[in-house]
Amino acid sequence: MLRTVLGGVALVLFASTATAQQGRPLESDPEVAFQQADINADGGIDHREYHNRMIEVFYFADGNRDGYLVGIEIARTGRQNPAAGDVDGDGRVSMREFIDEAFDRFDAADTDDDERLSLEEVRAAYGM
Ligand SMILES: [Ca+2]
Ligand SMILES: [Ca+2]
Ligand SMILES: [Ca+2]
Repeated sequence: MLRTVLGGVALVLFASTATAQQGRPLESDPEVAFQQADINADGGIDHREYHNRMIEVFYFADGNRDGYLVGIEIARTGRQNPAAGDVDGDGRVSMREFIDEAFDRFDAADTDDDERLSLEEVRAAYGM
């Protein structure tokens, strides 16, 4: 299960190049993105910081600002399986579904279970 969550998709801490093509890039370098997400600069991304980051990623991806991600919008979040977060199967990913799935990934990446993501844990989640 851990491999399923992390394999290929990893965290959505960083937006894909498709987002960069929109002209408002989120940082795709893991270390820089980590520092951006670590708002209080204590060397870890806690739940609040992660939640804030996920909202940013969602809004960057939601091109038509309707509060749901479909097709290319989902691709902008770096997801390779568009159906992955679509729990109710309506073909689109709501903010709630997006955040829920993002925290499944947070838990999978938080290998020491301290409720914070260290840079090392983020690197490991990305296979770096
Ligand atoms: Ca922090
Ligand atoms: Ca949308
Ligand atoms: Ca941790």
